[in-house]
Amino acid sequence: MRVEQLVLGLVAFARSAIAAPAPLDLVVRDGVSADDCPGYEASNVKKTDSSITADLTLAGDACNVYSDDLKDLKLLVEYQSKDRLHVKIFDKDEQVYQVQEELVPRPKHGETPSADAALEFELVEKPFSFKITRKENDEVLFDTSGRQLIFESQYVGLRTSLPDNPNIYGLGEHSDPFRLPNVNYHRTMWNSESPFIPTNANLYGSHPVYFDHRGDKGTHGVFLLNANGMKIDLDVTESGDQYLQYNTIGGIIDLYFLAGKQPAEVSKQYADTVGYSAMYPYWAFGFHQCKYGYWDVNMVAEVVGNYSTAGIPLEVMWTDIDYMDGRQDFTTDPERFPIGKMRELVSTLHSRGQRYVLILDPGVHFKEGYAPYERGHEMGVFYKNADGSDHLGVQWAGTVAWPDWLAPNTSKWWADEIATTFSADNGIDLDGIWVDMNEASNFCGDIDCNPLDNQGNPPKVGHDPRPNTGRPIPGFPDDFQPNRRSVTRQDNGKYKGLPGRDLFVAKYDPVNHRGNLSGFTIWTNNTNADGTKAYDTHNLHGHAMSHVTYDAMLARRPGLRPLVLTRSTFAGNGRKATHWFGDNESSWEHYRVSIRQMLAWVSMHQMPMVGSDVCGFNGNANEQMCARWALLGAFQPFYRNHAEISSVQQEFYQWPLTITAAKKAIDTRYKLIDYAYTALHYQTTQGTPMINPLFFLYPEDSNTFGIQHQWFYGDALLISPVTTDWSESVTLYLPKDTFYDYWTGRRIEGLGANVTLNHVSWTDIPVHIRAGTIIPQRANSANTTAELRKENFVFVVAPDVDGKAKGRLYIDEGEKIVQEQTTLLDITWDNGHITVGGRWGYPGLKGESITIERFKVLGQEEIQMGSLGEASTFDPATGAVTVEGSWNLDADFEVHM
Ligand SMILES: *[C@@H]1O[C@H](CO)[C@@H](O)[C@H](O)[C@H]1NC(C)=O
Ligand SMILES: *[C@@H]1O[C@H](CO)[C@@H](O)[C@H](O)[C@H]1NC(C)=O
Ligand SMILES: *[C@@H]1O[C@H](CO)[C@@H](O)[C@H](O)[C@H]1NC(C)=O
Ligand SMILES: *[C@@H]1O[C@H](CO)[C@@H](O)[C@H](O)[C@H]1NC(C)=O
Ligand SMILES: *[C@@H]1O[C@H](CO)[C@@H](O)[C@H](O)[C@H]1NC(C)=O
Ligand SMILES: *[C@@H]1O[C@H](CO)[C@@H](O)[C@H](O)[C@H]1NC(C)=O
Ligand SMILES: CC(=O)N[C@H]1CO[C@H](CO)[C@@H](O)[C@@H]1O
Repeated sequence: MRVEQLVLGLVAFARSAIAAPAPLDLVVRDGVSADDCPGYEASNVKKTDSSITADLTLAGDACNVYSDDLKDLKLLVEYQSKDRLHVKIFDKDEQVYQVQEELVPRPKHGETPSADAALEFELVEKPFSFKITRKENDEVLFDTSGRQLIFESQYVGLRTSLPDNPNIYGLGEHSDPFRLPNVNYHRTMWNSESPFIPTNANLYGSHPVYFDHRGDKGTHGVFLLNANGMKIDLDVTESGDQYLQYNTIGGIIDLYFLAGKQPAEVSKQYADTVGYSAMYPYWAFGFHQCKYGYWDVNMVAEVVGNYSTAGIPLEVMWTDIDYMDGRQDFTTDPERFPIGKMRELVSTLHSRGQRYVLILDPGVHFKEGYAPYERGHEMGVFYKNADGSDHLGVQWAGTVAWPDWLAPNTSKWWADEIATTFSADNGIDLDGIWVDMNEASNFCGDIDCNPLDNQGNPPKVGHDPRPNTGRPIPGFPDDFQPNRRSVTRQDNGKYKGLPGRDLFVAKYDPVNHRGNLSGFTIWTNNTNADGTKAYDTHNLHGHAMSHVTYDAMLARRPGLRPLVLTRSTFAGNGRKATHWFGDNESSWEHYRVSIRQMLAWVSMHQMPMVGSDVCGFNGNANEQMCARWALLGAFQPFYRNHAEISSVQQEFYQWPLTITAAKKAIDTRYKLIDYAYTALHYQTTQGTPMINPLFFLYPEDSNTFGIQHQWFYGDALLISPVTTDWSESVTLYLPKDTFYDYWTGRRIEGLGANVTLNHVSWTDIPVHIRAGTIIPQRANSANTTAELRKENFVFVVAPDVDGKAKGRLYIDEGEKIVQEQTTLLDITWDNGHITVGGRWGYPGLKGESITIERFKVLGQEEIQMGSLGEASTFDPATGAVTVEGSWNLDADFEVHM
C-alpha cells in the first residue's frame, strides 16, 4: 500500500527520476575517466577438466575512478553442468561482500568435463577479458573485450558486447517494455517503495537476470548474483557497437551463463540456479478481494456478503492494515476489529469454504509497553546504532524499530508472534500472510529526519464511511526514554564487506528514483548480525523477511503450503514467497503493464504465482475498465482485486458490467483451475513456465519477439485482450499455426499475421486454443474451489493438422507439502483415439470427483455422420464432436470416437 505523504516524496524526487544519467564513461572523478582505467592481467592460469582458475592483477596505475581499485583479484570458472557455466571474479582477500548462502543457496558444481558442455569459456590474459561461446554454432554470447574490467571498493564495472538490436528481456522489477529498449536504456536495481510504478525506474525488487533471444541461433540467460545497488546499461557506443554494462556499487562478479537453447530451457536452468518456486495451495487460484480502507470487521463481512448476494464467487478475503490497533503488527483494533468478532468472521468464512489473509509490515512500533517490540528488543532482533540504541525510522505505526532478519533470534521472535496472534485456538486463524513495505519503506526521507518527531499515520477519518469512529492512533509518548542495549557485532570477516567505505554515498550513482541510497529506507550504514552491511544487503531485506515469514507459517501449520505474498523481492525469492506488482493505478496503461510484468516474472524470474491489483490500486476505477480487467486478471496466475483507501470501491459487484464480466471470468477461470494447477506443478518441479510469452512457443517467428499484450496461459490458451483505451476492437497476432476459438470452438488458421477483431464487448476477451493440445476442465464452475473439486472433468481436444494432440493433468489433495497420493496423466489424441495413461493415485477425497464425463474434440468438420459411436454427437456449426460417458481416473483407458 501507499502512503499519502509519499506523493510529496515523489514530487521532491521527480527531478532525479527523470534526469537522464550521463553516459558512464564521461563521468569523471577528479579528472579521471573510466577509460583511463588499466584493466587487469591474468596469470597463474590453472585448468582442470571442469574448471579454470587464475590470478588477476591490476595492469597499471590505479585509476580510482569512483573509489579505490583493488589490485589483486581471482578468477574462477566452473563448468557446473552441460548447460550452466559459472564465472566468478572476486577479491583475493575474500573480504568483499558476497550474498549469504542462507539467502541464496548456490547450485552445485556438477564438475562437467568442459568437452561435454554446451558453452565454452575463452580467456584472454592481457589485457584480461573473456568470451562465452555457444559451441554448437560458434555464436558468441558474451565478450568483455570492449572495455576493461574495473573492480573498485565501491564500483564494479563489466561490459559485454551484444549483437545489433538484441532481444533482451528480464532485469526486473520494472514497468518498462517486455522486450527491453537497447539504446540509452538504464536499469537501476535498488529496492524502493514506488507508488504508481513509474517507468524507467527501480521498483520494489531486484532480479539481475536477462534472457537474450537470438531466433534460430538460440536463447540463453545470464544471471549476475550480486545484490548490491546497481545500474545496468543497454546502449551503443559512439561507433555504433551494442553493449550491456553492469555497474554495481559493490559486491563481486558472479555470473551464471545458462545455455538454453530453447527459451523455456533457460527458464528451467535459471530455476536450477536460484531455486524452484514453492507450490501453492489449490485455493490460491481462487478469486481474492482486498481494499485498504475496509473500516471495520462489519464492512469486511459485508463485502463477503455482497459478493454472495451478487452471485460472484469469492474465495479469499483480505484485510489491509485497517485491522491493526494503531497500525501495530500483531494487534487488532479493539473497537473496530475486536478479536471476538474477528474469530467469528474467520470461522464463518471457513465454514463456507472461504479463506482469510492479513498483512504485516516490517517496522515495529518503538513504544514502551508494546509487547512485540519489547520481546523483540529483549531478543536482540532490531538494527542498532553505533551507540547500541535501536536504529529508528517511521512507518505506519509511527516511530519504528527495524528487525534484522539475519539476527539469530529474529526467526523465532517473528514465528512466536505469528503463532500467538494467528493461533487457531484463540487468535485469528488466517490462511496466508502478506508482507508489505519491506524494501524497507521508511517515511523518513533522508538522514536529517528525526524519527522521534513522527507520530504515525492515523486513519484518514475523512475517507471513512462512518464519521466519529476514528480514534487517534497513539504516537510516541513524551516521557519515553530509549531503552539502550549494547551489542557486539562481528565485522569485516570473510565476505562481510570491505572496511573503510562510505556507507551512505557511492560515488558511482545507480540513480535511485527515491534519492540517496538511504532515502526513504533503512539507513545503509546499519550492520547486520552477521557483520554484513545494509549497504550491501539492502536489496535482500524483503527477500529475507518473506522467507522468515514462510518458515513461521510453516511452523504454525506444519505440512501445509504457506501463501506468503511479498512486495519486495530478490532473485530466488520464489522458493518461499510470491509477489503482486505493487501500487499501480486504475488506468488503461497499468492494465497493459500488468501483462508485461507477468510475462517476465513467470517465465524469467521464476515467480509464477503473480498478478497485479485488478482494476488498479491508486485512483478511481471505472465500470468499463474494471470489467476488462476482471477478464484479464482471470487469466493471470494470482487474481486479486485491491484498491487504495481514497479510491472508490471497486468490488466486482459495484457495477452491472463488472458483475457480468466477473461471473464469466471467474466461471471460466475456475473450470480451468486444474489445467493451471497442473502447469504450476510443472513449473515448481521442472521449471517449465506456466505463462508463456509468444516467442517461447514460436522462437523462430520474429513477429513474436516484441509482443507484450498477448500471452499463453499454460501452453495451450492464447489470451489476446483488448488493450486500447476505451476500445472495442483488438489487433492480435496469430502465429502460423492452427487455433480454435475457445468460446465457439471454431477453427482458425493463423497466418503469421495480425487479425483485427471488432465489437469485442466490455464483457468479452478473445481466447484461442493452440492446436495439438488437450485441456482438462471441470464440467461446471462453483462458488468456491472446494465445491469445484466435486465437479466432473471434461477434456477438450484441439487436434493439430496431423490429427494429433496431447495434454496432461496433475491432481493432488491441494494443500499439503508432501503429497502421498497423486495422479499425473498423459492424455493423447491420435486421429480418433484417445489414450489416457500415467500415474494413478489420487482417490478423490471428501466427495471430490475424479470422473471424466465428456470428451469434446474440436475441428472435426469433415466427419461422416453415422460413423460415430452411440454416445457421440456432432455439431456441424462448430465442427465439435462430443463423446459422453463416465471414465474414472484410476486406470489407463482408451476411447475411440
Ligand atoms: C453492500 O451492499 C449494500 C446494498 O447494495 C450497500 O448498501 C453496501 O454499501 C455494500 N457494502 C459494501 C461494503 O460494499
Ligand atoms: C458454496 O456452496 C456450498 C454448497 O451449496 C455451501 O455450503 C457454501 O456455503 C457456499 N459457499 C459460499 C461462499 O457461498
Ligand atoms: C536471544 O534471545 C535470548 C532471550 O530469549 C537472549 O538471552 C539472547 O541474548 C538473544 N541472543 C542475541 C544474539 O541477542
Ligand atoms: C549510522 O549513521 C548514523 C548517522 O551518522 C549514526 O547515528 C549511526 O550510529 C550509524 N550506525 C551505525 C551502525 O554505525
Ligand atoms: C544525499 O546525500 C548528500 C550527501 O550526503 C546530501 O548532501 C543530500 O542532502 C542528500 N539528499 C537527500 C535528498 O537526502
Ligand atoms: C501487428 O500490429 C502491431 C500493432 O498493433 C504491429 O506493431 C506489428 O508489427 C504487427 N505485426 C505484423 C506481423 O504485422
Ligand atoms: C508504467 C506507467 O505508466 N507509469 C506511470 C505511473 O504514474 C506515474 C505518475 O503519474 C508516471 O510517472 C509513470 O510513468
